Amino acid sequence: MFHKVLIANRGEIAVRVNRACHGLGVQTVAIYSQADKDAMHVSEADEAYCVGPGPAARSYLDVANIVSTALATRCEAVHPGYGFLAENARFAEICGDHGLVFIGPRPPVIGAMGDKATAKRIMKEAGVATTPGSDILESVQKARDAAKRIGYPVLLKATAGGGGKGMRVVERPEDLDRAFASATAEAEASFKDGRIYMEKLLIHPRHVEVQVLADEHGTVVHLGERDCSIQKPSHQKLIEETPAPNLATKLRSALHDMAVKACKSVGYTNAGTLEFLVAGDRAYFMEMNTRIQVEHPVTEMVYGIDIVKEQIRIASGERLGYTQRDVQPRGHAIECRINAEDPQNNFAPGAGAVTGVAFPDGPGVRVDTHVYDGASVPPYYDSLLAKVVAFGDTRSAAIERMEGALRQTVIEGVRTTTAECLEILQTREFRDGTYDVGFLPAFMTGAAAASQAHG
Ligand code: MV4
Repeated sequence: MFHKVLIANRGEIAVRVNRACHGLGVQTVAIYSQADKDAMHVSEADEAYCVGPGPAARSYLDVANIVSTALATRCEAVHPGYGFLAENARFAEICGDHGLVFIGPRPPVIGAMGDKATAKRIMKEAGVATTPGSDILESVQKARDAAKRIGYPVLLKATAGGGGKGMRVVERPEDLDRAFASATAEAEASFKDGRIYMEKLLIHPRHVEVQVLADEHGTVVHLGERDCSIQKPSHQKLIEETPAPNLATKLRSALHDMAVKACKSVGYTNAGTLEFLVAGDRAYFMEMNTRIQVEHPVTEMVYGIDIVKEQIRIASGERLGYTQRDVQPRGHAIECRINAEDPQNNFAPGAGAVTGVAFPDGPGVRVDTHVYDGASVPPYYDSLLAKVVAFGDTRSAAIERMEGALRQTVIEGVRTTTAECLEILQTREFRDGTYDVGFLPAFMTGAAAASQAHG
């Protein structure tokens, strides 16, 4: 096991990783920006070093400062968390070049999965179901030919994308040329890579993802699936749960099998997530995330496995020590994200001082947070303040626990998504588990109309 690990992140995930390290007897080095000098991840780490000013480009994304801090403090490994440098193949490579273990898969695998068209081609070759579509479209004429073959409606996607940037729905041939031009321009502006590909548009899909763990000795296990369909129009997830409600047993096993097969075929190591779109009785591979995900706690509660500790153990060369039949899910878990956002104003992010905090506790309730009474929320970073997670023997028991937990959740000084999450839990779609990716955008439009009607 490592002696000391640098945590290249902030917020709740840096706190989470720090505690996993301490649980394994590993010392920790935190990095922070000037805006985060009083942050929880800084006070809990064994050592902490400022790597630059508030804007992430000059601190949490400053590779030279981070790598030299790791070397100067004699760290053996770097945990990237999520966001920032977590899926940057070049950063992982630079860590390796300096004798630091990057806690994640190998750099070429990160690179391959980061290019969505490449990832899809690799998965298709591995026998994973993919949405009917094209490879990279070299010209608008190629796009016209592809659309004719695939059949309208189609969706243009940026290969450097993910998260919806550079995506365009095209319903009719006469709209294709303009959509192709604007998707290319948006992708170029967002990623400095304007390459796009095409897929058949799936109607009312659900976002279902499979958690995997793979050690460096060839053992791969899946830890079931999560339904993450409750997402804002910006594609940020708000509520996630496992197991996915109303998923046919056959389709669930097919998803799990595809995920494990894919990992074996690409030589995947460490923790990862394969995202699928589920439409009707079929599932199609969408993307693979080569990092720990925000919503990992629901899986931990149902499988009783600490995924972050497993990431660190795997990176240090240890064997998983169990196989698929040894991991058994039990019960149901739901996560609600408490963001510093104003649900009344299109979830616009907020910043400021937190003036009062109360978090829920009790059996089957978990809170992952970095917020305390008096903490400041800087304007530079993502707005996640806390994740409230509830477990129950059944889905309805988990929902009931979550309702109680959210009613006990108080964060004063900034607007949060707490009440919005409670409202969503009350809807028929959530209760029945029949929601799809269209649910939250429609719910928000309806809620905005209702709030206007009531003055
Ligand atoms: C799709 C789709 C329908 N058909 N692909 C959105 C983000 C990006 N990573 C993939 N996305 C979608 N791809 C086909 N062929 C619908 C979406 C989509 C979506 C997916 C997951 C979660 C929320 C979503 C919201 C809108 C659209």
